[in-house]
Amino acid sequence: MSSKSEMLRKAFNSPGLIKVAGAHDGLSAKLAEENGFDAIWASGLGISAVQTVPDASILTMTEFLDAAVIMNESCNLPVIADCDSGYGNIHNVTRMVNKYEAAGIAGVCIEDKVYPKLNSFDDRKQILVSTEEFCAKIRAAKLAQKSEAFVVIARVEALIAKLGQEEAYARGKAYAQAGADAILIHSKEKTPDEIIEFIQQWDLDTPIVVVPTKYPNISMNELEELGVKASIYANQALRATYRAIDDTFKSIISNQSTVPIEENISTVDDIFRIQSVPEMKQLENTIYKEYVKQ
Ligand code: SPV
Ligand code: MG
Repeated sequence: MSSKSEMLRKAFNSPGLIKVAGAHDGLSAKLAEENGFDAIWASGLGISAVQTVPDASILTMTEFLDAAVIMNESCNLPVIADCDSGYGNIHNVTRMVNKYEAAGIAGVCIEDKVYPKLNSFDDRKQILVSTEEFCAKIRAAKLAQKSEAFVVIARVEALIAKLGQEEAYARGKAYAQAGADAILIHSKEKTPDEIIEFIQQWDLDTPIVVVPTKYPNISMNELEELGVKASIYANQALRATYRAIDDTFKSIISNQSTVPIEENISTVDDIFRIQSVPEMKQLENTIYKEYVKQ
C-alpha cells in the first residue's frame, strides 16, 4: 500500500487537475472524499475559525497538526497541511516537517509572509520575508523530510502584498530553484487576470497551485487548460457550514420548532453512515457470531 505522500506525489506527476477541498475537521474531510475530491487542504483559516480565533498564527503548530491528523484519519485522501509561514524560522520549519511527516500528512505548504502571519484576505498591510529568508525555509523543509515522496509547496504572496508580477515571478522561480515541489500563487483580485498573467509567464517545470476563492469565475477545465496542476477550494466548506448552522438556529428560534428545517438538514442516518456505524454493526455480527454466544 502506498503512503499518502506517494499518492499525492503521484497525483502531481499524473495528467489532470488535482481537485483539493479545504477542510476544517474530520467530517468536512470525509465529505470531500465522498464527493470526488483528490486531496484535502487542512486550512489554517478553517482550523482557526472553528475555534473562533483569527487566522493570524494564534493557534500553535501542535493545534494545527492535531486538526490535520483528525482530517487525515477521517478519510483516505492525502492531506496538504496549510502550515502558514512555518511557525517561525528554519529550525521551526525543520521540526514542523519532522512532526507532520511522522504523523502521516502527505505534504505541507508554507507561505512567504512573516510570523505571525495574517490571513491573505485581511485588509491590513501584508509583510513578506525576504526571498533569501524564504528560500532557506524551503531548503530546511526539503532537508528535514525523510521520504522522497513528502511534498513541500511554496506559496508566493507577492500579488497579495501588491508587489507586482515581476516580484511574484522572481520569488516563484527562486523558491522552485530552492527545491519546492510546487508553487502556490495566491491572489485576492475579483478576476483571474493576474493569476492568468502569472501562469502564462511561468516557464519552469515546477507545477502551479491556485486558490480561486476571490476569483470564482474560472472553471476547473479552464484552470487545467491554462496548465494549473492543483486548485484548492479552500474555504467553501467552512462558509457553507457557517451559513447552514446559522440559518438552522435562526429558524428554530423564530419558528419555535424544527419542522420548517427538517427537510433541509441531514438525517441522523446520514450521520451514522459517516461515523461508520454500519461497519461497526457488521463487525459485531461477524466477531460475536464467531466467538460469543448471543
Ligand atoms: C487557508 O485556507 O487558510 C488559506 C487560504 O491559506 S486563504 O484563506 O485564502 O489565505
Ligand atoms: Mg491559510
